[in-house]
Amino acid sequence: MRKPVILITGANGEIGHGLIEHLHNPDEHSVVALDLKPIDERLQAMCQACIGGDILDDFLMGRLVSEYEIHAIYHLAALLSTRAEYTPETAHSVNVEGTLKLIKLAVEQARWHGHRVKFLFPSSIAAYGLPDVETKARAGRVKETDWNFPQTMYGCNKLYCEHLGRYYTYHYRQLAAEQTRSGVDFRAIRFPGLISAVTMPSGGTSDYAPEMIHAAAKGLPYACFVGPEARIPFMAMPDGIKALLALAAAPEEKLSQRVYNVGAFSPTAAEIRSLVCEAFPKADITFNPDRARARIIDSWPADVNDDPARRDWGWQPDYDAGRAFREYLVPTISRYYREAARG
Ligand code: NAD
Ligand code: AKB
Repeated sequence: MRKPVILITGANGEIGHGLIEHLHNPDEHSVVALDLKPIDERLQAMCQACIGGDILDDFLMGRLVSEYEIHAIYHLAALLSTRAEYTPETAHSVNVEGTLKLIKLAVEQARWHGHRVKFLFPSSIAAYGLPDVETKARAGRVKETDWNFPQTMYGCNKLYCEHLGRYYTYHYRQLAAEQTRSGVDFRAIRFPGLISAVTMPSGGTSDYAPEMIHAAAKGLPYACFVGPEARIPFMAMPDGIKALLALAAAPEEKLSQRVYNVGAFSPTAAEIRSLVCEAFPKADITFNPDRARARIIDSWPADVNDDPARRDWGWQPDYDAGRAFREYLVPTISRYYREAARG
């Protein structure tokens, strides 16, 4: 008998690191981790299998169907917003065609084992697009249905994949003679910029916040690529993981929608700098805005309305900015670099 497993794609990334630790529960299910890059050694022990490969590889997808009974998929693999702007067509392939392949895999799995497959998708505030900073200031906390005009390839990819997930959940093959559901139970969160104390981001546009903190902890100077007034929502990584797991666990009848905002705190870049300087008084942080990247940040909302997540599945962040710095980021990052320096 094949054991029920949870598949995590992009498992070696920032979210994957935190998620594997939380999903690792051999009594209930096993984790199969997939990434282009080798999975960190520390995480390998927590997974039934670690597969190095590309989500665009059809042969690999076929192998997954034949070897595992997959009951849930956390589809994290993606090219993030800045990287996607350098290779938009590749980003489209990975972010959209890759997601479609994983959804098709979920459909096939559901057919084989007869249970619905939960499909957890980390969307992004990049799905929004506000035309200018005046409109952004007026818009305030945006709702999921507001301002869906992304200005990046990554944002377009995320928005479209949300629609794909909704289609497969409710409308798949609606003209077929025999009406059957696809077997996919798609759920998405539009994450703000996530800040992890144990991994460094790469390829994103919200990266200035974590880069500022990690540079200060390492005693390195940092020139921030957005101006001091730039404001978008952020979240400490433990809250990001908590949100994904809470949405996955929510009873389906409680879900009034398939895509949810989640909020935590929403500082300007200058406010992040102040918090970093409080924690690391020798921090050397300056502002040297890159016009194009700053424009992307200006097109993302200053804050999000997460009332539906709070109402439907009890979302509440544990960390505001102060607590995130005091109790998570500063102690964990300091310890991390102290230990790294000792070797
Ligand atoms: P990350 O870049 O750290 O991890 C992504 C992982 O996907 C990497 O390990 C990469 O090797 C892997 N990958 C990329 N292309 C692949 C392919 N073709 N096949 C297999 N693996 C591939 O990103 P993250 O921060 O962990 O983000 C995970 C997900 O969450 C992404 O979908 C991202 O868009 C989304 N998200 C992240 C944030 C954030 O601030 N970190 C915010 C909103 C949404
Ligand atoms: C990025 O900047 O691309 C991500 C995100 C907010 O989706 N961190």
